[in-house]
Amino acid sequence: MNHVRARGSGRLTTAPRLRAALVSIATGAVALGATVAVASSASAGTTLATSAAEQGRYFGTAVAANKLSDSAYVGILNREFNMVTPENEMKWDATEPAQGQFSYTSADRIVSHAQANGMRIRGHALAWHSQQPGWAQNLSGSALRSAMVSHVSQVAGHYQGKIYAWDVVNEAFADGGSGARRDSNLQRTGNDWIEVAFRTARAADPGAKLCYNDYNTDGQNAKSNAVYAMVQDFRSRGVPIDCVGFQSHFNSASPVPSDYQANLQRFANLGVDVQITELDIEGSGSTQADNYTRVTRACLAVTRCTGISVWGIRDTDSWRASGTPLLFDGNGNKKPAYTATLDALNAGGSTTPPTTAPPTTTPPTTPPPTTAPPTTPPPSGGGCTASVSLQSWTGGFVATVRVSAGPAGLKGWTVGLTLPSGATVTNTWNAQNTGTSGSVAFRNLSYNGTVGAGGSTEFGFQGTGVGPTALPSCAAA
Ligand code: 9MR
Repeated sequence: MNHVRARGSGRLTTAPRLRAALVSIATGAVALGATVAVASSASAGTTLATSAAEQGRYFGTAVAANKLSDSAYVGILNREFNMVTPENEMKWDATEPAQGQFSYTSADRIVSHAQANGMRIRGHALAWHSQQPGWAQNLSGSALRSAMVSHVSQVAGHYQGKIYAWDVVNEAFADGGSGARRDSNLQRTGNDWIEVAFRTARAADPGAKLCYNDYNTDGQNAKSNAVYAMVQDFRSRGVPIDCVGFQSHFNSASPVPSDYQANLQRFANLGVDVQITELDIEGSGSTQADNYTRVTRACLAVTRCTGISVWGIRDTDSWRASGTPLLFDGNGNKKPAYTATLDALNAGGSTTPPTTAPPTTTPPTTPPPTTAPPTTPPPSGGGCTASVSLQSWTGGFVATVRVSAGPAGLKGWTVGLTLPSGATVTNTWNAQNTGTSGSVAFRNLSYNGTVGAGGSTEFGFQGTGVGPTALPSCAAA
């Protein structure tokens, strides 16, 4: 008899729905042999979730909370899928509509539904230039940086232990051939905003896989090369990143790339999982079905491709409904694309380990971080001074520290801070800390040690417990 993997664990067991089928078959069957034969074919794939599970993968969908009262929608969801991504409900505008005031009602509905039905959850998305609440759109610099860190910490903390993978940062690279970061208010807070978001998410939910997610990165191109270089850099420096999501929104202008599988594989070769996160393919009939087959086969052929999620259930649920890009029509009927996907899952993938050599192309260089111009008047003494501004919540804080140079300027600096008992530094940006509790020293990094006479620079750190109240010391190197 075939088995499927239990959701949420590596244990092999008989799926509840299959078990129910077996019981009803067994009660009506006389010969045991007949029972086994029927059970085998049932487990070889009648739904996307069970067929994907047979291949050690999940099959997911975006879910909208306001559709959970639609019984046709919920019927397909519960039958076919074992991973859900809230389509909009976990985004910054939804979860923190006013600064420091969190709203989880809609997202919690989806999480409860998923948990009650044995589905896992992809969190989407913690830090993104789009769908920011108005108050965040109006922030910049260290105020925005602190707000982002607080947001990531709070939201990932709220769902701690419940999320399979988080899209920690979404769509941070520019389209086209530049290979540059996308300009955004978050990017203008400093090039390290992405790694700060990842470190913050890890501290808040150590059990969740942390992913970078983007579109137009599905084949090898300047944009995916730039993401590749970032992931490689993060892996080499120990920045916590576990996975890369490939949105895979396809249509005739943006077809499934010929090197789709090779591109998934080169990222997997960096030591991260890869996932297809927002799949939809505009079209109909056999052309659309063939494209779904290609995408499904590509994932199955890459050992570290852990699952596929489509971006909605029925065509009418899609963000681009007119392109009929999904697996079920507006009446909930299975389309040829559904059958093709199910068949591809049931056919399975290659179990041969990949033999392709890692790519040899030189990754594009990322631009150096920009230092904001000084805004404070020069202090009157020599050496340097430091001041701290704190943003606190129950159980945690973000500290932003301004280091101001005296009349001689600085070639390097160290700031000393004493944390109250029980407080621990979990994450630092624009400085390197020695120690994480009690007396902690923060030294400049290579790019922000030099501060002109009367100028200043900022660094920050996040911690658990209560933030520092004592005055900081500052020493010039
Ligand atoms: O499907 C989402 C749609 O309902 C929203 O209006 C839109 C707003 O930005 O976001 C859509 O989802 C996007 C996802 O969050 C990120 N990748 C692109 C998706 C389609 O735009």
